[in-house]
Amino acid sequence: MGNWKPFHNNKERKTTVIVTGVTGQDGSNMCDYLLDNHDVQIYGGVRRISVPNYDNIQHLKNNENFILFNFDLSDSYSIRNAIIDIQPDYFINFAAQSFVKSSWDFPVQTFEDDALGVMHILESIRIFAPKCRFYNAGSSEEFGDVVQDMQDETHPLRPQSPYGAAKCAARHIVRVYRESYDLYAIQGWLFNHEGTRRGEEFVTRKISKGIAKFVHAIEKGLTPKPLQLGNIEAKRDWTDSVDFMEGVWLMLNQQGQPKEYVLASGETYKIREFLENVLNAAKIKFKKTGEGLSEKYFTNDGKLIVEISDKYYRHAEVELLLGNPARAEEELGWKRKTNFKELCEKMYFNDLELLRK
Ligand code: GDR
Repeated sequence: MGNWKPFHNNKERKTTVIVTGVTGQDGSNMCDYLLDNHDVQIYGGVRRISVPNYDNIQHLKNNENFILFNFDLSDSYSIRNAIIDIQPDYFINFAAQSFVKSSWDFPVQTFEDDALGVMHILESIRIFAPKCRFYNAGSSEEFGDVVQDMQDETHPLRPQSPYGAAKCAARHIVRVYRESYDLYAIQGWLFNHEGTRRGEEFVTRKISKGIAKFVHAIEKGLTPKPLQLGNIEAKRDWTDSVDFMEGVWLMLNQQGQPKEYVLASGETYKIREFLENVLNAAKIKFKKTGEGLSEKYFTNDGKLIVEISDKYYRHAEVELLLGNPARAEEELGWKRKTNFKELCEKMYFNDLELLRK
């Protein structure tokens, strides 16, 4: 990607990219990927909250190619004004209500942000910056109640949550705008993606941090607290978020009519396999008792490590996700770099190091 050339002819300024959701895992990883590999000016969209959370972008604070601006998906004027002022060449939307479980608690907010917000962006791009290339974060949750062993770009949309349904609505409107107005507007299907910047409510980070805390407590001579989890039988296809960012950029830089791609590892594991990989990384020998809601993980000397709680079960579950990245690998030349075991270890050791500091 080092020899990438901008598609636009504006020689007076750098290629200008809006990245929203910039304080989150994907937004911050995308900024790092772009700043490390390309000559770009980034405008990072941040939603104002009372307790600022800039941890993931602290290291960019003095980078002159990285400017923050206020952005809120629910305010069409903030979107319109940003597009008029910045005149972006690319708009990468990672802002969203992205926690599937919360989408049953906040269905309207989820739909407003994840579907209607996308429409606001598309309308502003159509009117004020029609050459801007737009990427919206799509999700394997759109496939939901899956009907193929491996899900690829032809899999029907069968969402199981208000979140999945909102992402499907966004996918349709992105396609309608692409076809009606000849916009370069796409929505990739990203399967689960994790890493050291993952939000702590998502299951992988909850496990890596929970087990790191368990180990750290023992190191300090304290009584470790057990971790509570929900359905650990569900299967997910996990990749390092860092690996996906290049895939997103490749999707945004296709020749000719843009296509939408699945990005995935092509492997699926139960949540319990993620947990057991982390326990192995922590060198904790464990035994299991009970089944279903009564299942528990103990250390060999009897300390409770994990228990199951129905509090973390969902109204409807996506039991299996397994993506087929063949088309992206063949046509975009994209390939993941970190495997599942490396991802589990990377997240656990990062959390342990943070606690030890
Ligand atoms: P997911 O991610 O819903 O797949 O969406 P999450 O990590 O929340 O759940 C994955 C699976 O783990 C099960 N689970 C638990 N989940 C959480 N959060 N907490 C628990 O204690 C727990 N115990 C078991 C869940 O039931 C589920 O089966 C993520 C998000 O990043 C989306 O925004 C994105 O679109 C998709 O991945 C691809």
